[in-house]
Amino acid sequence: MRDACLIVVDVQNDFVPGGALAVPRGDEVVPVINRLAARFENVVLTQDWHPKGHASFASSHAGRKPFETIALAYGPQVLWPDHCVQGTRGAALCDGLDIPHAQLVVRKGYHRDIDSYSAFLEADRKTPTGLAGYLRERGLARLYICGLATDFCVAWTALDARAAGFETAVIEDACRAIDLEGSLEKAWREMAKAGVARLQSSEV
Ligand code: VGL
Ligand code: ZN
Repeated sequence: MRDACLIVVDVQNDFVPGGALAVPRGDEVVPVINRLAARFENVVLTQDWHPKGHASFASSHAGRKPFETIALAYGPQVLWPDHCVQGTRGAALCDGLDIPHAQLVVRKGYHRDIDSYSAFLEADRKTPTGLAGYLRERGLARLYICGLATDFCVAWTALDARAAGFETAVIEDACRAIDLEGSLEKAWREMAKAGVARLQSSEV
């Protein structure tokens, strides 16, 4: 496991029941991820971390509602309820998440005009977060990805990890999905095509 790293995506208050963009049963991943993380020497956490008035918020676009898609400069963007605003309780990691040995927290989505589902590359598909360089410099070549939501931030992170040359697996029972109009099935299809392994936590 020396060259393996667990990447825990966006396990934040706003993505669990009671939060602003609650993923159904999102809270169920917490105990699964805690058990998993205890077995990894290397763990990276990510945090969705938007400024107020972020371009991905429906409230930033007159007449638009959450879950509609609009065209932004870099392409189509799903609009969301305001969520994970920097410094708020909703943006904080879930209380029950117990990974004191995590080594890095990557914040993403902090540019007002660019969203970032992926922990590697922002939605303009050009702006890097720095995570690939960090992992390479530390010799971490095998990535296990879990967290919220399977079909958005987990899938985009896994696809970009593969594109950057990392061996990549997604741990299905340590993720939950939003599932907008078939997005979950599409995400698994694209990940399979890209060579992302689909594992259960019992197989890690
Ligand atoms: C996410 C929608 C908007 C996620 C983040 O973490 O999957 N989804 N921002
Ligand atoms: Zn977001």
